[in-house]
Amino acid sequence: MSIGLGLTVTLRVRIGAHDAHYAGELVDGARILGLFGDVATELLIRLDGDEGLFRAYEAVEFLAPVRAGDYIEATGVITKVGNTSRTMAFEARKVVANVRDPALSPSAADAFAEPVVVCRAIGTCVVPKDLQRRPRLVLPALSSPGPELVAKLPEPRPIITPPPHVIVTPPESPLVLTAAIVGAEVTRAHTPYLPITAQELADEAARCRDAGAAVIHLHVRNADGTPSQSTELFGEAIGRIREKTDVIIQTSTGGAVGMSVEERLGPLACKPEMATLNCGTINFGDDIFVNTRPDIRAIARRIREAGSIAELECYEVGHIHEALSLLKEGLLGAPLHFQFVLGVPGAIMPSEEVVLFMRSQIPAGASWAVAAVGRYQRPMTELAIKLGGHARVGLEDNIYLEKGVLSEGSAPLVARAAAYARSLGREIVDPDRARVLLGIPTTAA
Ligand code: KMH
Ligand code: ZN
Repeated sequence: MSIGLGLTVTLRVRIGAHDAHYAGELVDGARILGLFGDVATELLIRLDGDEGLFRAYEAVEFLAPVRAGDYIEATGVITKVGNTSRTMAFEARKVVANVRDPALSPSAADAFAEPVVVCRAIGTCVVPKDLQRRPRLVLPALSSPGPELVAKLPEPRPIITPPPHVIVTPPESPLVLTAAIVGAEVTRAHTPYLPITAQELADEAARCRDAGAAVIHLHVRNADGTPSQSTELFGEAIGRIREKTDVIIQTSTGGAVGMSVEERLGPLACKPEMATLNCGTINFGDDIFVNTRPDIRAIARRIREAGSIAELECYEVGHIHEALSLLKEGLLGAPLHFQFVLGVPGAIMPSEEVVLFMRSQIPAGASWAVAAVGRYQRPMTELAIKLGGHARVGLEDNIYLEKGVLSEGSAPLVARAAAYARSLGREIVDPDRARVLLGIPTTAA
């Protein structure tokens, strides 16, 4: 690990009335970015003995309002150290706020039991080589003290907020984001933003690529919107996508509930770079998504014959074990790529424990991602990103950006996942890098 990686500093300030810029005593976002600038400067001084320069913000997310009287704790952590560049993840949290209750005194204020995250960002600073005064690493005086020190503090003990929630992920932890842009079940009655025609699919694939997706999980629809696994429709959609963008196209072999295995295999005639392999039967809402053991093996063979890389869709823990049997039987090649599909009604529900357990069942060297359904999509995506996995978002699994707010296509969901990942210092890979990671021969691209 390079020196400086993980170095963290925190500062806490009261936002004064003179900072309130907008109606309702709201403070503008630039004030918080100013705090991040001070945090970054301290990090650079501790690492390099120089104030350095802030070069760029890659992602900034304002998550909650800041008002006069708030106490803001700003934390920054170094996530990447280059020759002259230092990448940092920042988080600002409100720990105290004025109550603003007309029934109480205007000076009434509360200290929060749990801090509220108001802003996250990632940025890059530069310290030119000739200004770096190494060795100069001075560990932060302001990071949260350990429990031994806290126990020794005199009564009444000062309030010490919990350690920063910024998680340092090693920079060599690239993230592959997949966009499931259409699926087989969602209809235009559910959301008007569902792409249906080949051109709409291509436009949406390109938007998702621009937002950070390296892989498009693809289904196709007939003109009337019903699901199809027709080779011709897949061929048309793939052609249109290829005209617009360089994403990895992962075709479904799951199709829609009730389709025959032969029908489901239609897209493999297009020799896609990737294809899904569903690793077991589940209740799928009120239906049954049938994947018998002979069917799974037949589909695995056909994926291999098409020259495609399988992504292993696991809706239950036992499906992982089935995939491992296929590996033993020589029907799959290592490294395996698992997708934990969580929250299908009738199958395993999403939780951190479930993800950790499923992850514990996959072999070393295998990659894993999480695709969670409905309202679970955002928290499970963020969990997977925090834990070092990959993630899939999109309208196939979830049509809402927020409760009651439809996502205008899959790209906003991809963009939000990407911003979150960047705020944790994870590098979002482009399709070419993802091809290397997933073992996709670049000649097939
Ligand atoms: N539509 C589901 C029944 C896949 O694409 O491989 C199956 C599915 C999985 O969507
Ligand atoms: Zn699918």
